Amino acid sequence: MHKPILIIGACGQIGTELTIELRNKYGSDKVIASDIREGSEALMKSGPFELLDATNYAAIEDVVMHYEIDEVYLMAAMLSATAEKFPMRAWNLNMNSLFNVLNLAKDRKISKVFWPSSIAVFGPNTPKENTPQNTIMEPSTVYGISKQSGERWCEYYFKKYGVDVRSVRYPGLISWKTMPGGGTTDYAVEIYHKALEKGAYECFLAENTKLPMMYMDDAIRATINLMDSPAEHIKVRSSYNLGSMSFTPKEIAKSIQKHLPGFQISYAPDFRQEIADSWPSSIDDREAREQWGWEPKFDLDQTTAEMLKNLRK
Ligand code: VAH
Repeated sequence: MHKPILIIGACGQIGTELTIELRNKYGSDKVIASDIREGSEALMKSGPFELLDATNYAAIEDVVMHYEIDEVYLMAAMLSATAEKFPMRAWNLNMNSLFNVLNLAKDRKISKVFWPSSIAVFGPNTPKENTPQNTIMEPSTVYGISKQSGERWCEYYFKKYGVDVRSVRYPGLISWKTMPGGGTTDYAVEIYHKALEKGAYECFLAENTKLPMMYMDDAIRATINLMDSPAEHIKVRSSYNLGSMSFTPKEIAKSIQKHLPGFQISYAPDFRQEIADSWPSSIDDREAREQWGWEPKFDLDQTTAEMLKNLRK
């Protein structure tokens, strides 16, 4: 019988789907969803929910004790584009939420933690193609700096206090159930909505901006697979590179045009271009594949088919 799980940031792009999947797997009453504000009607009806500020240690501790939580998925964060507009708010949310959860684990009030990192931990002088697990990491964004710092703290709490914290460096994630919030890779979600609504999309990144991307179903499966793996298989306690596909705005437009021949894309790069240019183009995720059996299932055309099919409903 699985012990209760708490998802902090359950209303976000990943949190929403993680909550649904974990409730399907363990039962709704075993998965407590929480966020700073209420979520979709579907999410609110699907099981227990708590309003929770991820930067408030005492509030998290209250929920953990009340529901006898054993595992925490900390999905609350301010993403790359928004973090550039509010650096100190981003640092406060992204770091203090992590310290709150790591300290609960250090004090043995919970036994396992998932925390998302990102390809944003890499910077302009990181090798761009097949970026390895261990390489130059000089992130040039507030979000990337917070994720790199978070990885260092996760590894520290594992080595110093034996905290079982696990993490993956998510690429850009594509999903239809929830809109993403404030990311640089959000174009890869918006484009499907605009293709169906208007038959056209003005992309805020240049046509040849190649970025690592992943369909949400793959990301959720990887997350749960990592958390279910025996601790002794987990050799990386900062955060695992996690890859599946890479593409440019031009390539995703071509994939859409196979279904919507009249679809038109135009380009108007904005401040997010500089963020995207600082990130890798493709990821080497051999450690995740070798240590806990990671294997992606969705390529670009399969992602496009799934997105258009579900958004049309
Ligand atoms: C962002 N979607 O754009 C997030 C992600 C790799 C990108 O971290 O900020």
